Amino acid sequence: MARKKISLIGGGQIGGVLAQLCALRELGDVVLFDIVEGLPQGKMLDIAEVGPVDRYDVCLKGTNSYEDIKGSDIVIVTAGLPRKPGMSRDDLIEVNSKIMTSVAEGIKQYAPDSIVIVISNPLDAMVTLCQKITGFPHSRVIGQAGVLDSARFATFIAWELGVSVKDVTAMTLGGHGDDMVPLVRYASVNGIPVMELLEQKYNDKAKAKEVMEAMVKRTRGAGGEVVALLKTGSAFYSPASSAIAMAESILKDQKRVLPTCCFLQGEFGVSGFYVGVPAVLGEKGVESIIQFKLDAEEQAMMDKSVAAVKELVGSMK
Ligand code: A3D
Repeated sequence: MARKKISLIGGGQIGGVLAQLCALRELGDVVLFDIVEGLPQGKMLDIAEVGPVDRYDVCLKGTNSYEDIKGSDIVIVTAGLPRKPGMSRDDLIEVNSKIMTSVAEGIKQYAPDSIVIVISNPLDAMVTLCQKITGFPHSRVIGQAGVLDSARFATFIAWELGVSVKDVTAMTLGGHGDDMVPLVRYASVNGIPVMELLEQKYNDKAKAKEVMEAMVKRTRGAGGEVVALLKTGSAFYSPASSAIAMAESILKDQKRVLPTCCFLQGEFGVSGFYVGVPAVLGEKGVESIIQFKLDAEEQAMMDKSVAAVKELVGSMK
């Protein structure tokens, strides 16, 4: 059986970590593409040379030529500028749309059978644009945001309750912006509702609600919190790991249920837009979207988030 081939478009901060994670997990052979000469070649040489130490054996190639992505099973796109302190993700739309246009044309020409995972911001708009230009089926062009947003929410819950992050389940829906929808009602520690545990901890319903609201707020602003600390870029370890979880589920046909930026056709009352929802990811990409009932408050938050996505995508035209 031939090895899987993963191409990474954009060899910056996230691209480099993606390449290293692909190697460490031996997901397949990896190509790192960037327009800057020497950058992807240097990073791949660096990662390749530690194979004997980390004990991975995959082919790693850095390139400035799209021809090298031929035959890719998966393409992960991080090409584009990251935020600087004080910027919103949406401020990147003009410059990153131009970059995404050229990237999507390259993928369409050289990796027409691939499944594409977009990470570049503003995420919901960049996924939409990538699908439009490649013309690939919607099930083969998706975005990473929800795995990371959900992981951030789960991390804050684990810290608050003093339990292992491994035992917390939490999920966010909606667009990858300040209006994302962390689902409080479904957050649990091994199935036990987090709100119940907070109420036990504080013996006070109002205080428990206040603590949860603070965690929801921190989750919504978590990307910006990292940007403000780093000052020169945005989060890169966590988005890389999140996209790798999605890529691994697809490459190994694991059928994991992961919050994914997917094209909706009526699900959650949304039609014709890319929005974050739980999806089954397998060898065909998005194999199904998991639907469930939102209560009135959750639906209102979802509607607000979707309205923001629509405005963002509309501004691209
Ligand atoms: P950075 O380290 O600047 O890397 C971006 C790379 O893209 C650079 O190496 C550029 O040379 C390269 N590039 C620019 N133009 C092109 C082009 N036309 N073709 C190919 N490569 C090109 O940024 P980063 O890796 O930190 O972030 C990449 C993107 O991910 C940014 O848009 C971020 O805003 C976004 N991001 C998304 C998330 C999500 O969870 C969705 C999280 C963090 C960052």
